[in-house]
Amino acid sequence: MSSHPSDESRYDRTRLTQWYRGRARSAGIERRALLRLLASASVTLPVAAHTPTAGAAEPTARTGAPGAAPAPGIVKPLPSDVFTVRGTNAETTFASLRSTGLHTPADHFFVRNHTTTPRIDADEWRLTVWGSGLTGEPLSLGYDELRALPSVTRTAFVECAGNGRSFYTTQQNQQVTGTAWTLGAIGVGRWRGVRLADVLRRAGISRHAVDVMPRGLDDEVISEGVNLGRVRRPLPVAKALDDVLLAYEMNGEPLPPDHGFPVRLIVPSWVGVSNIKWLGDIEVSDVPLYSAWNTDLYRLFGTDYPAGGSAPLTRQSLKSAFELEPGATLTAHRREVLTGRSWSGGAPVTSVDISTDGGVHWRRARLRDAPLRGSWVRWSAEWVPRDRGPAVLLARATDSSGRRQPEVAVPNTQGYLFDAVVRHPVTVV
Ligand SMILES: Nc1nc2c(c(=O)[nH]1)N[C@H]1C(S)=C(S)[C@@H](COP(=O)(O)O)O[C@H]1N2
Ligand SMILES: [Mo]
Repeated sequence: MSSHPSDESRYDRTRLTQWYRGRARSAGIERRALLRLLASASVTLPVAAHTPTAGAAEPTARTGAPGAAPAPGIVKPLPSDVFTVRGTNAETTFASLRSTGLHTPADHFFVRNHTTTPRIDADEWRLTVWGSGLTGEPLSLGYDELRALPSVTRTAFVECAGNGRSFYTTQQNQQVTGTAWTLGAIGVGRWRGVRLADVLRRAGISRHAVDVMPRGLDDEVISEGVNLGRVRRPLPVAKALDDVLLAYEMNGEPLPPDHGFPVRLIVPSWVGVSNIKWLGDIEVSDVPLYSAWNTDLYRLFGTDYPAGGSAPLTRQSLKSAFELEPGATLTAHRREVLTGRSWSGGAPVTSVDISTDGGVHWRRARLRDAPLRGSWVRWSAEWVPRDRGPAVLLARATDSSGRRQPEVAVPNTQGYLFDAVVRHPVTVV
């Protein structure tokens, strides 16, 4: 197979019909409707046909455990005590993290899919690095070649920019668009991989390069009838050469299919969409690059922002969550250990304050982890509830730059980067 993307698409196209038979079955689409789709221009896309068996069997494989809720296009089981399915996505129930450590196990890690999880054969997979920002020809690397390069391991969260979005509506009475996440669109992984900087240097990045755009191998995204192409979002060269990883392991195991197997990007501290899964190619450009994901999406729009929107989003916001069901029932006069986590894409979280009376009184929680950039800290606080009836718990984090979670988040039309203190209702009986 040649290393250039345009050749890849020809290669892929020969398998398109075969692939779509499988895709259609998994998506519940009639074959006839499918052939109609195939005839239309919008789906002549290079999908993840790097799998020799990408026909009937692979994409339909669903190994849902008994009791698992079905989610279109997610491979792993989604037990209802761990996940809430939201469209093509699955949110982690924060209460279920109480039994987990600093790193989120793969079976608890939230999934955000624009379309469906592709099944990719690592033996067939190649990464192509190409574009006007290279001094020479494209670089093509196979899975084993990538794994043979020097690796680094680091802890980092992946958090959707829309995490906490539903609170713009439920706490602030604002209408926003997008998936109505509560606070579970985050997970912290221990990622092993190759520094993007090393691969870019090997590819011969030129000093005129300005943007680096990784692109996924999952289906093209059709939004309101418009084909946005495959998921891709440019990174400025400065970030790309800093701390970004081409990760092939999560928590000591090969990446699971839903989290980007065989290789994904890890862009520490930045909005989730930067962490491109199922990486297929990386364009290195000597002019700025655009995609829907850094123009119409993942900027802040609204009355508090410039007419064209804010600059493209980079770092995640400051947040806190209790490892407790909203509306949980607690027993009066019994000692409770309230636990939770706080995190930020800005500076590391250095202190967390707790209120059990709706914000009248506050006290320090005990931090159970050292502050770590790009990760969360776990915390706990004891509470003996006295008064029976409803109560509101609050957790408010402060980071090492002195930034503290506000009472109200500045709204934006797409509900990104919520950062206000979340009101967590409980009942004492
Ligand atoms: N190729 C590809 N990469 C992707 C996405 C996607 O749909 N396709 N979703 C992005 C978004 S919006 C988020 S929040 C994270 C979610 O990563 P996870 O599913 O491993 O939790 O992946 C990002 N990378
Ligand atoms: Mo996201």
